[in-house]
Amino acid sequence: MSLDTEKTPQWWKKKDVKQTFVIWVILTPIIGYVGSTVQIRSMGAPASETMASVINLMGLFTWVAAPVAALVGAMCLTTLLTKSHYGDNPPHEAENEIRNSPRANAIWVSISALLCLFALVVGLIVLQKDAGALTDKAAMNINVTGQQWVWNYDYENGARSSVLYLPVNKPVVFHVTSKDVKHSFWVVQMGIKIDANPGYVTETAVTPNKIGVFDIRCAELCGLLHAYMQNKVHVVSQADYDAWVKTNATTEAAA
Ligand SMILES: [Cu+2]
Repeated sequence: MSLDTEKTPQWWKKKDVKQTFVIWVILTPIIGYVGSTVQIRSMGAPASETMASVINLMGLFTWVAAPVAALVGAMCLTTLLTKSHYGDNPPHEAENEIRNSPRANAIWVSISALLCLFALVVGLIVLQKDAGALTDKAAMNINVTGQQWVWNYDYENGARSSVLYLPVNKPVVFHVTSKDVKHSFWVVQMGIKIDANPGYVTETAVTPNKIGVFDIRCAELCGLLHAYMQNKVHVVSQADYDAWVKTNATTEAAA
């Protein structure tokens, strides 16, 4: 940093400001990288476009938030490691606090406001896209009922099962409700999650794009066995799905 000493602002000459800056530069990529990779690994590979866009969005938000988190962390670390003051009187440097600088406050508030606006606009665009999927005419409909502590699925042909089967690459709209308390229907690798409320139907939509077996969980603390309120979704070819829904669904319900 070869700044002309005459033009260097007073605050930049302070040791603690430089320390905070160095820690901030180190912390920002660490928080961004760890934050974005850990959350992606913890949820598994995406099984729908929705999940792919959720992962991208979370990665983007994490990287946008990382410098802010790093700055707060850097200030805390600098303060904890280098500042100590005892006694009832304020330390002599208290008048240099950031809150006494109108310019620093203006910058802080402006950047925060811009970041919030960015999150709001991007979030609304993604939400809008998700809402559009609910009115897809080509979609199949499945009723999902949560109760302590199982999920049941009712298909268009009247079949019922306790393990979800879906054809690959076919849009599906879930109509979700509950028989007792509040639950939350979460298809982990497909990136959809919606509340299951008694006496009320909520809707969410997705198009699975990968054949395989994926996780369904309850994401709302709903009682003693909440942690066990989970089952699987089998995504299969259309032919396999047709064969399954004709035969297995009804027998599984009876079992
Ligand atoms: Cu539950």
